[in-house]
Amino acid sequence: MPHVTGLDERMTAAVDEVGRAEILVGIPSFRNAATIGHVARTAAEGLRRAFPGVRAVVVNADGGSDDGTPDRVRQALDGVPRVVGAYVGLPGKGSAFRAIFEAATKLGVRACAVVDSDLRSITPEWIERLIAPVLRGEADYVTPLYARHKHDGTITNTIAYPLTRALYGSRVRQPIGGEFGFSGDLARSFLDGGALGNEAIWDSDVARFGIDIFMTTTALARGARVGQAYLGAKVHDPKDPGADLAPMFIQVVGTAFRLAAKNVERWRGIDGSREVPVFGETGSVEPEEVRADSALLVRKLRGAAVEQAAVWEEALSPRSAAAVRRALEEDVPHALAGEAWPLVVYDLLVASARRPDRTDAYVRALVPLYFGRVAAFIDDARSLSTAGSERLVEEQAAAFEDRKPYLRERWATLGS
Ligand SMILES: Nc1nc2c(ncn2[C@@H]2O[C@H](COP(=O)(O)OP(=O)(O)OP(=O)(O)O)[C@@H](O)[C@H]2O)c(=O)[nH]1
Ligand SMILES: [Mg+2]
Repeated sequence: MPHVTGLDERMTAAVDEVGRAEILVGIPSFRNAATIGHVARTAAEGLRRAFPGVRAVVVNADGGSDDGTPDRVRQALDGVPRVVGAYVGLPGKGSAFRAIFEAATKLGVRACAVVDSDLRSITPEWIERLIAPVLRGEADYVTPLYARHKHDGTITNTIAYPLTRALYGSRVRQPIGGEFGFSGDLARSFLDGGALGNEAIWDSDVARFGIDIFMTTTALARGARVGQAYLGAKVHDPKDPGADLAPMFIQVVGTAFRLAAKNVERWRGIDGSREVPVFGETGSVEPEEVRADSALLVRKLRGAAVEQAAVWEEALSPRSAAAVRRALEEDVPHALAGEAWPLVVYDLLVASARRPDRTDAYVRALVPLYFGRVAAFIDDARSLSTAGSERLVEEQAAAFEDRKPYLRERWATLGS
């Protein structure tokens, strides 16, 4: 019989052997041999310490690494109930999660945590903080809260956080942080298409880096009780400084736009936002510095002007288009900051709802504007501490909320 699930035969057999479990820690991986042993050992230690006597399993869903990643996991988990193998599906983090959700569903677990395999700062307490609120019945979905350097997490800060907060009314500071806790029921819901409501999601960007925003939005749209686990500092494998965040941006924002179009009834009536409870002591830690090349971002913005001019012209309101034209003339594109940025994002969101078949084109047209917005942020935060730059992120999120009536008005013109 052909495989129609996200688990390969080896994983399926391992799940059958484990039989049932109460809690599960999932680790997605692709070529993480240098770091995954530590993550797997720490996860197992966290389970042992916080949940002694509770039947627990660690699942590693790998993307076919050729660097010995799964071997490191097997070594690290000697004697621990485990499921280690390659997922079936499109290459991507989301496909690995699909396999983890399937394992969770088959094993009948009550609570899961997922943690990235390139983490260097993970401690056993992370497992407790992500899982315990779910086991105690205090939350159905737990997002991470960490101290991040002001130049880290730019997709989160410029769009994932403010848009999620303005649309769904919850101040989930790290909606795409990578580490999560959730109930077994939510795992099943994710598997069935969640807030996108169909099974084809595993052929979409949800199978790649769209998975995090898909999970968080599904939890919010389902009215799940959401909490945040304070985890200290996030230190993970630094990306190559020349690495391009464009593909990840397209996968995350494309998924967020599709989710918004599917869940209008969930967000239309929401005004303002609520705090989200935090689990764990929030200490003060200084995150490691992340270098950012502002001049490169400005060059990327300008370099895209010719290619994107037609889409900008078509999709942006006259006011947003004027802001973009000004930004292209500026040394630092401040015209994209302040009020302009939420309007630009909302214009492209509405355009993509009008023409779902062109969502990719609109999200691509947003990429260089995001580079410009980040360049302006780097400039504004130049002499600011972590706390000071955090206030800038909050101001921007408030601007997304303030401009929500504009989004509603433009949305109302759809279909007319
Ligand atoms: N199985 C599998 N896992 C993947 C794939 N791509 C990424 N992952 C895993 O997903 C997790 C996050 O990937 P990273 O590349 O660290 O991305 P990130 O930390 O979200 O993004 P940055 O903030 O840009 O570093 C890690 O555990 C990766 O091993 C893939 O193609 N297959
Ligand atoms: Mg990482």
